[in-house]
Amino acid sequence: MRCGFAAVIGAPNAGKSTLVNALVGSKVAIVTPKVQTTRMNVRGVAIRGEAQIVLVDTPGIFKPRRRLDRAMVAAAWTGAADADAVVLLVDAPDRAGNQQGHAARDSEAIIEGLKAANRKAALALNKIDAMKREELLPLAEKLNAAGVFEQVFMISALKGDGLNDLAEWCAGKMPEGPWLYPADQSADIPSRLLAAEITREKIYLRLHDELPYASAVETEKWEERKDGSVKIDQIVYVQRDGQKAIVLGKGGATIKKIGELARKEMEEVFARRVHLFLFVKVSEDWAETRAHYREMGLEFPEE
Ligand SMILES: Nc1nc2c(ncn2[C@@H]2O[C@H](COP(=O)(O)OP(=O)(O)OP(=O)(O)O)[C@@H](O)[C@H]2O)c(=O)[nH]1
Ligand SMILES: [Mg+2]
Repeated sequence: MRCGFAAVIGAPNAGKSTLVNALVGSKVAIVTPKVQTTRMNVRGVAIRGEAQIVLVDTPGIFKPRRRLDRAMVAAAWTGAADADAVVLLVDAPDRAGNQQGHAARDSEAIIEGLKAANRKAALALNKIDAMKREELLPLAEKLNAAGVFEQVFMISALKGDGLNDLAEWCAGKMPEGPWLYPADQSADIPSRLLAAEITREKIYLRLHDELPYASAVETEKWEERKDGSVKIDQIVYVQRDGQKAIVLGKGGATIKKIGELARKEMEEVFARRVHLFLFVKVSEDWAETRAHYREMGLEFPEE
């Protein structure tokens, strides 16, 4: 038997969480069209033959400014350092079309980081469903020139193309040893945290501009009821009164919608009835507060 960790790293929005969910075969990490959706390392489990692959979804790596950004990027690099296999995921259409953009600079910096750490990885060019084939090869050659990649894969995490080969490569990298998880377990995230992530996904999907980045969600109470249902109280933190007004919406319409969508998904994920109560709180400095980081499973950066 084999078992080990495969970390998926890359610039924000490359499709890391989509890929991990696809390889695992169920949703373990939240996905949105916005950058910096993932804030902490999330483990999902895939099985290929005799190998159990513990996939580690990581926050996007970019040039961090805020304290939370620094904690996220540090978590991603730790994920890579601790892994038996590293997959660098690149948004291929974005890279092919825009050589000067954020994603280009971020993925170059990640390649430099891998090189500096003497870390071999697989390169996975993602979103090939959304680009011209003829742009793919030149991009692969360009990125491969750095000499840090053992193998290049061209995939669509969304459509499922090319995932088998990538999974096989990961499986081959897993060291011999007993499985870490029971064969039927696909996620390793506490239910309270998963519930908070689900609500955060709905916030990212419904609200725009700086609001998602100014918000955090915490599960405050998880109450099992006799009828088999669960009552979940969550706090949605924002940083200013004006943001609170936006999250609430006219007559509370926005928070109601977010709550509805989140509850529906929680009922599916937890396979039971859920009573969800969301409270919006203004906390100017939640992103400067140590306890929040602990709750999210992040190290608190001292500066
Ligand atoms: N067309 C296309 N879109 C994709 C593919 N993979 C992911 N996406 C989309 O890309 C966006 C970002 O996906 P995520 O999985 O959240 O990306 P991420 O790398 O985890 O992003 P962060 O957590 O913010 O770093 C979403 O809108 C996905 O649906 C793909 O193969 N093809
Ligand atoms: Mg993500």
